[in-house]
Amino acid sequence: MPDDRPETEAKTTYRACHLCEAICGLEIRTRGEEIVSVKGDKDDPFSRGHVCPKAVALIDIHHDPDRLRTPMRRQGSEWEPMAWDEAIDLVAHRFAAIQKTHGPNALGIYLGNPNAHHVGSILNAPAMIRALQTRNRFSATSVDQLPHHVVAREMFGHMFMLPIPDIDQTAYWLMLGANPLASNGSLMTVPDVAKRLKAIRDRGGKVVVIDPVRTDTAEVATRHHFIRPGTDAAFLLALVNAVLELGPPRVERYGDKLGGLEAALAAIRAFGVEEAVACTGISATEVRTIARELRDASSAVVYGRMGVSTQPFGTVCQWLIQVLNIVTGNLDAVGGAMPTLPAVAMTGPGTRPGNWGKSKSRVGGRPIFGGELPAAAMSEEIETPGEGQIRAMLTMAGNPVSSTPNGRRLDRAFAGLEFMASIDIYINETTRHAHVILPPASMLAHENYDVVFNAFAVRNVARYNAPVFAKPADAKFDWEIYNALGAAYAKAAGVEYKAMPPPSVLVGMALKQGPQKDKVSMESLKDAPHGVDLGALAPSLMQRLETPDGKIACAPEAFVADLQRVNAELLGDKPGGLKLVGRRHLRSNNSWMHNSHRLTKGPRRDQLWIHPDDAAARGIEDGGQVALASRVGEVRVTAKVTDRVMPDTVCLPHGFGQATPGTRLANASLVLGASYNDVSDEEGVDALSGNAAPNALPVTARKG
Ligand SMILES: Nc1nc2c(c(=O)[nH]1)N[C@H]1C(S)=C(S)[C@@H](COP(=O)(O)OP(=O)(O)OC[C@H]3O[C@@H](n4cnc5c(=O)[nH]c(N)nc54)[C@H](O)[C@@H]3O)O[C@H]1N2
Ligand SMILES: Nc1nc2c(c(=O)[nH]1)N[C@H]1C(S)=C(S)[C@@H](COP(=O)(O)OP(=O)(O)OC[C@H]3O[C@@H](n4cnc5c(=O)[nH]c(N)nc54)[C@H](O)[C@@H]3O)O[C@H]1N2
Ligand code: SF4
Ligand SMILES: [Mo]
Repeated sequence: MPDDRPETEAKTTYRACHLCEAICGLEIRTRGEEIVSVKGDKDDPFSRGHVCPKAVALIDIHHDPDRLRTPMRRQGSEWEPMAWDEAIDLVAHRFAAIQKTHGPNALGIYLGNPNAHHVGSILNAPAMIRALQTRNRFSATSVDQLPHHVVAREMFGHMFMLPIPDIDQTAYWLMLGANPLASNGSLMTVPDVAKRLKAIRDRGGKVVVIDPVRTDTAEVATRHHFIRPGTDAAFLLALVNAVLELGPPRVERYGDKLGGLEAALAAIRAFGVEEAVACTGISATEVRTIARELRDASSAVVYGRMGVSTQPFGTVCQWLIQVLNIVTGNLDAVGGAMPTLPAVAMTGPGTRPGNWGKSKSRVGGRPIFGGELPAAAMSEEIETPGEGQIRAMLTMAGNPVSSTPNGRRLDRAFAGLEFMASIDIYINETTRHAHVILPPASMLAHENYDVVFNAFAVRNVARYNAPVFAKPADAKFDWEIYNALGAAYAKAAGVEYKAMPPPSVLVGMALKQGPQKDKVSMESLKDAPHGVDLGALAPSLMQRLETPDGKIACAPEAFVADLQRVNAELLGDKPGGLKLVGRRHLRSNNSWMHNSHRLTKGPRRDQLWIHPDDAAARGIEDGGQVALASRVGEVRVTAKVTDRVMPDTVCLPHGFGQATPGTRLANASLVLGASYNDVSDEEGVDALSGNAAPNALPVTARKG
């Protein structure tokens, strides 16, 4: 049929993808309102043309009929569109009324992962959240990287002083509990990690992976060691001891800036190599080989992510990783681990270092970090009567029913709330409980500057991301929603709220004061649509320590004390019983991109991986049904029998099982699988930080 629409000119926009931490540059071609193509931006000096399938899936998300375009109100199980002013007023008044009756903490707020990727949330949400007055705040941080922040706060004085592995310059990379080939890296912004990993090997370096699963990353590494889930703290204790056997710690470079090193080493020495390593499934000989390699390498870095953060000893693991980098002379060294010098500062004057250890949660006495309660405490704070009980919730770009421990309990708790509002683009497992949903405009209509992930990148980089489409007249940006809700609430509750300027103005101001102010400004970034490279990582930590005495605190009391728990619960722990661990796939993004048909086509990715011996012992066959159970619940999953997992270990991805009644996810609800967090345990956390521990979860599996 001839197309008699007027010919619209094609347009190309360069912009970084902000679906994950890799911030790959994209070349997006559009014609009118249509997206013609999404490709990697070859001229982006950082990502060099790399993209993954999720970038192309932006087309599905942008055009998705299920993506909400106007505020929605739920009456029973029916949803109807609502005008913006009316919706925002309703939310503001309900929050204010409930707080008036029950106190300010009757409101709970949960912030999900996409907030970290959106400049409008990073810079503009905090003012609104403060205006809402509640202390009951939660975020995805405590199902993710919380131990990194606790360790950075205690050792270096600031939660965002995160040493980033300098993988472009290292000769040896020891990696625990991370699978960047699938995840594209975390707390290590690294587009095209496969190329950079290969480059290490091509220049004669080594990559050694410690993981209970032979992941895609393990397959391209120099070596992979299976480790029994949850035993990394013992492995790391053994490794520090094995390094010390080779000679005194190499700490000359730190001058007088190491506080408490002897105390830390004394506590660690008590464990020895043989005794510590016994529970891990790795031999003392292998540990000593790694120790020698670490010590002999011209540069080396130890890095651990999800698999060691979201397990029962997450904080001790992250502490011991820093200790290893210190004693091998690789902290704040080229080829080791160094903080970035981002164009928008995340540390230093005017930033928040994050408070830790000052207060505990009302019901479970769990640690509060940076004003946030652990997400694992959300259900109990809603269910438990008393002053401070949560009776209303605001979720912002989060799906905690799918993403936080014991999602079923949280699902029930949300169902019992007096009122709930969500700032979100979908009606999903969580937001189906909302009475009002406020959806921001498509992310392709937003401008963006990646405040967080430029700050965690393996090079110093900066990039302004132009909007692809104009925002529809009846849509709101995320920051406009915060400003409107802040103002409406302030009026309803009789408190102060000062509307924030647009995030681009705030970024412009931050750039003018930032560490790279001589090199970049908002104007210069807009003139460089492919982004700018500001050089390799370089040592700076020693000059930037924010601890009270200006030294690295090597032996924070709480960390040393937690070694008792390692001693009591881990050493002497014998194999036996199954432990569940997670996995990611390039075609997933936590719980929220399965509505893209591009990402969900092809082979199933939801299966439970189980070792042939464990399957045989239970009569489980490849492709057969399995009842997977934990303390909190049971799910039905399909088995995939494979020796990619070690014995006594089973492996399941999260973010599946979305065929929940009441959601509006046409494609995602057809995807098979069960939700990992229907079995993960809100009690089984890293006790020290309160971080959730979905990994190394004790489970049983039987045919059926
Ligand atoms: N078992 C297990 N559980 C895990 C993990 C694991 O490895 N295993 N990983 C954990 C990790 S690392 C994380 S970060 C958390 C994530 O936890 P969450 O952030 O709670 O979950 P997501 O699946 O990322 O949900 C994102 C939500 O944001 C919405 N959204 C998407 N784009 C936008 C937008 O532009 N604006 C707004 N307002 N909303 C948007 C989506 O519809 C969805 O509701 O999950 C954790 N849970
Ligand atoms: N495609 C895709 N990319 C993503 C995401 C996604 O959902 N999909 N999510 C994004 C987010 S929010 C994050 S935080 C990052 C996370 O990125 P990564 O930290 O790389 O996380 P994973 O890919 O889950 O890798 C964790 C690894 O830890 C292993 N593991 C589990 N338990 C243990 C243990 O006890 N010890 C050890 N040593 N290893 C263990 C698992 O087998 C797995 O291989 O990925 C981001 N990128
Ligand atoms: S790896 Fe994929 S999802 Fe992550 S930023 Fe790059 S294109 Fe986007
Ligand atoms: Mo995450």
